[in-house]
Amino acid sequence: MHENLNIKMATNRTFTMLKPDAVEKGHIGAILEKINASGFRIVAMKLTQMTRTDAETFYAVHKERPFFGELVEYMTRGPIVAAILEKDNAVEDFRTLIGATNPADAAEGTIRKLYAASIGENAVHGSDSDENAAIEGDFHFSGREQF
Ligand code: IDP
Ligand code: MG
Repeated sequence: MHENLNIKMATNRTFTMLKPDAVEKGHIGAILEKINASGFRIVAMKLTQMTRTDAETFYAVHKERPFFGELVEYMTRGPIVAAILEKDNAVEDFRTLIGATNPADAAEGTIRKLYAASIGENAVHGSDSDENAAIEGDFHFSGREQF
């Protein structure tokens, strides 16, 4: 029973970044408060800045898109908060909490509705699958930094 519970929780993680615009505008505290209030446990967290190579690697899936250069500029221009979050159904529930990619389409009360300026500068990242959550978390944190 307890072993099963632990195995289940270990797979229910997602990865997030509070992006440079959110950090610049002083929204770290408010966004973390919302994440906590929504039942996520922080299992890793740091203030860091992505290099150009980091951003190109992290967003490699978008490298053919017209906004790729702009995205890399944006994501490298200042510090971000990177974090791994744990909760039942973490990936899906976090995507619901952050809202649509374009804040104009995001539901009332979502993080992007509250804090995002545009489809490009949209305040926060959330992994889109369990597989990507693990890849993205491991990209930013060593095993010793994941609690
Ligand atoms: P997601 O972050 O909601 O998963 P994706 O489509 O995976 O959205 O795009 C990754 C990131 O690329 C977005 O969060 C946003 O910062 C940026 N982006 C997406 N679409 C556009 C666009 O049309 N113009 C500019 N930037 C975009
Ligand atoms: Mg995405």
